[in-house]
Amino acid sequence: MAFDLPELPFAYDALAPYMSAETFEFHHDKHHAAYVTNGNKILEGLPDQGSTLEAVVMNAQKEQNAGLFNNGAQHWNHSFFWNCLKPQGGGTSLPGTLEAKIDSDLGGYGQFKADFSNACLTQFGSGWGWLAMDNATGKLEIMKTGNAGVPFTEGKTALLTCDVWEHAYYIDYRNARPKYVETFVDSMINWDFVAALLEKGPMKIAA
Ligand code: MN3
Repeated sequence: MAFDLPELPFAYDALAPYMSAETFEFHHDKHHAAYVTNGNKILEGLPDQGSTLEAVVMNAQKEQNAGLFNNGAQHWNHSFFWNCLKPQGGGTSLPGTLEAKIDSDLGGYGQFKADFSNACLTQFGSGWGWLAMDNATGKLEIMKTGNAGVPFTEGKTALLTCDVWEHAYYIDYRNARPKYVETFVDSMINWDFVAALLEKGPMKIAA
């Protein structure tokens, strides 16, 4: 398979002023596009690496192909991240089943917000903060990954992510990662997307 750059699921200015059109022009059209282009260059020189992006990333990790892993996983992470965002998103109005699951597994919305924000802020350097589900136990957990790291190589199903690479926030927030993360949680999360993933259950990866 080859990688395809997905379109943003909203207009470039739909998240303004929290995330500007300029940020998306760089983040989607340049950063994400570069992962797709560079990943495809690597794939061109190899036999078929799998029928899905997840399988390609799993194989790249197994084969210790760092270039393919980094570009493939960043393609996956960014495709996922766009869906985690929506205009007038975030806040405390969560779909009922998701709210109940956060109450039982994470100690409620306030604790979720504190722990998720902490994961995003304590990821040293580039990476991602996550709400994920453990595939074995079905329990929600907060995690963070460095650089291109993805939850599905660790037996976790991603439900929500915040990109904490500087390119995600430097245009709108400069160096203020705490303000960016707070705004992400309060005003940008697509809780319907998170609830739909929870409903689907553990992620299955085809070969
Ligand atoms: Mn990014």
